[in-house]
Amino acid sequence: MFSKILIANRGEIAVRVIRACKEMGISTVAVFSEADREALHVCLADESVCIGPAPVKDSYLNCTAILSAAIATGAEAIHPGYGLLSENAKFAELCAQCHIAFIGPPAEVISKMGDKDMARKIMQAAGVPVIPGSAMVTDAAQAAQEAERIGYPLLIKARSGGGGRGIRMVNCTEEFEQAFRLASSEAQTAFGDGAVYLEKYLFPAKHIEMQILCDHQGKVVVLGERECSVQRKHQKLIEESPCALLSEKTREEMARAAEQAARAAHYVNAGTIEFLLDRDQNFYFMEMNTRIQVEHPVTEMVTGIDLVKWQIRIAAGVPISFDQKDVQVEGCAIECRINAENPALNFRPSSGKITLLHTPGGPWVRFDTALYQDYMVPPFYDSLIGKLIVHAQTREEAIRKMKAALCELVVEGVDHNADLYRNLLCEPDFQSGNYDTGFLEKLEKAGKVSKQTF
Ligand code: MV4
Repeated sequence: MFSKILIANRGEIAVRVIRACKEMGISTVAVFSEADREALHVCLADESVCIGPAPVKDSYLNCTAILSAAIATGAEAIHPGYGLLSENAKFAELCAQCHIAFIGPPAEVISKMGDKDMARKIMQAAGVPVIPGSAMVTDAAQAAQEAERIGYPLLIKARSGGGGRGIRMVNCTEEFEQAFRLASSEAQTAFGDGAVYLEKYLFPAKHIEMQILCDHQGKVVVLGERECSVQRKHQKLIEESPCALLSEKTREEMARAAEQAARAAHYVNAGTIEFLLDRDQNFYFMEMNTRIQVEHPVTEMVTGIDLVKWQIRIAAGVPISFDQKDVQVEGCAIECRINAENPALNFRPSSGKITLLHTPGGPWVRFDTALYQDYMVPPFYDSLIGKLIVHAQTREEAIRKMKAALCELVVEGVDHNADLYRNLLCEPDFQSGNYDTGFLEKLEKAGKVSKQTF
């Protein structure tokens, strides 16, 4: 087992990983930018190293500075968290070259699953159903032919995109050529790779993802699903487990497909397989995420399994000590992402000093955050300031518990979106579980969750 781990991230996920390390008796190294000198993850770590100025490109994305900090402090492993370098195959490769364990999958697996066209091909070959669509299309004429074959509406997705980045909707033939050219140039700019592929736009559908854990000894365990259909501009807002409308039969089939996908990808460590589920309980592979996800606490709350600790153990070569039959999903968990932004001002990001913080408590109420009283929320990073996760025996009770926790939460000094959730959780479609990827857009169109006011 490692004796020292460097956490190459910031905010709530850095705090989460440091806490796991403390419980495992592992020493921790925090890295921070000049803007994060007073951040909680720096205070909690055993050691800390400044890796550069505020902008992420000069600090948290600075591979050389991070690896130098790991070597200088004698860290044997690096946990990348999510976002930032967590799905950067080159960084994972650099760690290997420096004989520092990357707490995640091997670099080549990150690379293969990061190529969404290749990921689809691997899944198709493994018999995992994929969304009807095309292979990579390079020229407009070929792409237009594929578009006619697939039918409209369709999505143009960037090969190197993912998680909502590099997606463009096309509703009819007339729109296609211009959309294709825009999508390709946007992908080139954003990812250095202009390659795109086409997918039939599945709607109505639910976004269901399966959590997997895979060790170096070839064991694959599926830890249940999370529903993530409530998204705004491809940012997840509410996640829950289990999915209320997933039949037991489909759940079992989807879990087997996730296992097949993991084996086809030669996956190791924690990962997520994203599916779309249609009204007839047909499901289709969308993409594979090769990192711990923001919403991992939802799975931890219904299974009792600490995913971050298992990431660390697996990276140290420890076999998974339980089997699929030992995984029990009990009750229901819901997560709401608390972002420092103002929904009434079209979700404009907010920063500033936390003048008052009161966090909710009680049985199975968890608030993962890096906030503290008088902390100065910097303007340089993403707006997530905390995740509120609750667990209860029934979905109805979990919704009541989440509403109560949201009412109890006090964060003064920055704008935030906690009130948004109190509205969403009261919506009949959410209450019934009968909601899909169009949930938020439908409410915005009805003026019930408008960009201006609530
Ligand atoms: C889709 C889709 C329907 N059809 N792909 C991909 C990135 C992720 N953030 C959402 N993604 C989707 N990909 C096809 N072929 C539906 C979603 C989707 C979604 C789309 C628009 C608005 C909200 C959404 C919530 C979940 C999933």
